[in-house]
Amino acid sequence: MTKIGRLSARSLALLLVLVFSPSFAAPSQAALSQAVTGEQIAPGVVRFWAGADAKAFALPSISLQRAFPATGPAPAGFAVEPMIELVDDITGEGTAGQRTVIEYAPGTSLYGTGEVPGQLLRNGRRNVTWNTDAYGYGNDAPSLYQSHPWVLAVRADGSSFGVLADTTYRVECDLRETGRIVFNAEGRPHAVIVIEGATPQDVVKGLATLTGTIAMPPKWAIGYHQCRYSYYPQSRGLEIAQEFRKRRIPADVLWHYIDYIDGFRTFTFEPEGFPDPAGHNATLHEMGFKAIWMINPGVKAEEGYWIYDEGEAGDHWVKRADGSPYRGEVWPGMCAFPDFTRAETREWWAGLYKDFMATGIDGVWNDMNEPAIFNVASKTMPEDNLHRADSELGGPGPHARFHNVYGKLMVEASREGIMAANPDKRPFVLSRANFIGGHRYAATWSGDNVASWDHLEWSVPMTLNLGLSGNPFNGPDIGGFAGNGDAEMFARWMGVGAMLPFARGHTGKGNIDKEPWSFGADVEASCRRAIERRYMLMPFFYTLFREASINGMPVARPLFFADPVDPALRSEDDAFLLGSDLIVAARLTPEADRAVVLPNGIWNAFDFNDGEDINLPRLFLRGGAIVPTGPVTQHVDEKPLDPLTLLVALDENGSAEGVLYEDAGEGYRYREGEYSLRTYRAERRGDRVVVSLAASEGDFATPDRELRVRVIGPDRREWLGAGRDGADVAVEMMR
Ligand code: NBV
Repeated sequence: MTKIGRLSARSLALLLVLVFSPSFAAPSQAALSQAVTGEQIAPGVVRFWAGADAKAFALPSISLQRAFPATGPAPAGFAVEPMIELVDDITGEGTAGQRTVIEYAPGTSLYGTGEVPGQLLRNGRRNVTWNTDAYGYGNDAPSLYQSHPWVLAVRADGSSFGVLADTTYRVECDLRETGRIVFNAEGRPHAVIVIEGATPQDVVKGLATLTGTIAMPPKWAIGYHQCRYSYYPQSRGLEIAQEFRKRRIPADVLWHYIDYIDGFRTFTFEPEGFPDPAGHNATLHEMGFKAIWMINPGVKAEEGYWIYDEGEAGDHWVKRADGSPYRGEVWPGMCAFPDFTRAETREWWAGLYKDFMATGIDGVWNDMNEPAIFNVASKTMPEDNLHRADSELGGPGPHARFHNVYGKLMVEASREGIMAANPDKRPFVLSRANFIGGHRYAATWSGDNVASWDHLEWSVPMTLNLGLSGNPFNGPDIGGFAGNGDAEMFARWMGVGAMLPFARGHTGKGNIDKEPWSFGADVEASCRRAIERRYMLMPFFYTLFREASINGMPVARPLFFADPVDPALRSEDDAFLLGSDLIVAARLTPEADRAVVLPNGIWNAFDFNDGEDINLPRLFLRGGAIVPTGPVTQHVDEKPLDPLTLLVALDENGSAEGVLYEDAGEGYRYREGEYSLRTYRAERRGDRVVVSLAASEGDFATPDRELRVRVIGPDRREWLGAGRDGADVAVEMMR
């Protein structure tokens, strides 16, 4: 009540009408005070409001990881000054909302906006945050499965700012007009948060300070995943897993989709095809595979089905505007939908995972959680449906307000349930729908992309823009979900997909097989090389995931991160950085090759395989970097990291440095110090390069192992050395 106590009588009257008006079309939102105010909430971060009334009437943030109270006024001369206006008609159809305009100088490049199709650079584009089941989407699809009302801007001088329209309502992010970022948001007034940074990296880290970072995933989740809609019955899945082992193609995870579900009744197993899920999971585990199974939010509205009965008894469903039960059609037929805006419902849902996980399930895939509804034009539930949200989420409100966070709140519940069921294990959840900040709960993928060259090309920018929007753990359906594609496309997709943070082959029902061996021996060989690369780079990937979990830096980063001032790098779509040290120059077109634009400085080409495979991306190591690698393993836990091979490229002063992070790959003992963080340094001394362990931190016992050093020079010249890890290793550089 203290906040309201400070409001004027006029504001209070308006507040009451606004809060209880479902459409907010009346009374006049434009009548609220309109003098933009700003408050600092962290160094370099200012939260702006349309005015004092807007701040008072705004809903609590669902994207930020905590409240972030103001620490002071906006600093004088803060570089970004948004114009914010509350209006009565933002859509042209009478819906009240808020318009934010931010002007930017010529030479500014725009990125982010979350999960979007098409190219990396977002100047000239428009998207609308509205989580949508977008099967086979095109380049002009305004809305995909996730919502990130966030733009990252990089100025000509390399300095940067980011803007978050902190609302869950539908937002048009309009970047079509040169010089202006425009957010047209429906609904109640909201905060506009601006992060100012010396570099884009600073801004991305600033976003992570506000919205949090991913938790350290289980190591197996960074391995290769094999999926299809559907491997049915369970013996078919085992055949696939066996084939991977027989053909010596590394893989960690086999996926299980809706066809395992009994009449699509969520949390049940279809007894004919999947008579023994526990035995099936145990067999997979014996083979070194993990098992991920799908859970959808729609609960079949059928009396006698225990989950429906429990949901009815507990009053857990989303309701229609008039308070009557809402039912929508999905896979099982007419369904009820848990109202995840209520903690009580999230707890109930979380509890359902206990018995499910007890069958030996390792990870969960939450699909269709936009939520997708069949046979309605909107593809989702009515916008005036009622959510009985808790006060922390702003209290009850229409679906229009909660639509974009339905998936996020679902995965929050799923994650809680999985953690409670397996308290000693790290959870893994993949979600189709999500909202900015939801990376704290779930990884994601491209949704239902198409087996086309265009979609293969978009795989990289989509991954990068999601990373720049806070979610580093994502990647495309390798091979494309809709349609078949051809052998060359598949090989190239695997080539690049195996280098992206989430690497999963998948395809839709009725399509040709798309396992790595499905296109004949040559493509199989390319796929094996591609996936082996990932496993050789696993120590590096794992180290990068640890960094992401600490400061939010994406695993896959745009090339311009290497030199934010260089305009030539601003629109590089098919080459990207892993961390700061390795460039992956993908081959995403049917033509044989394409010139790679490299950043200034030393970037030395290298490879893991003998001879070049035209389907695989080219790799370049930064001069000054040390990248840790290991031997090929068939899955991440197959054997300890031995030998450890350091890839070394010297800078112009003849030195290099890099880190290697290790822990048990599972569980939480790393939080008590059971990890190893080793810094290696290389220095050229005359004709030798000496590599030494410069620093070591943590209690995790690394094996007594061989240390190999591969010094990679220009023009593919290389020098090798070996010794024991922990001791200096000298490499003779023959002229
Ligand atoms: O559960 C089946 C599919 C799934 O394989 C896909 O990845 C999801 O995005 N699911 C959608 C429903 C069927 C879509 C045609």
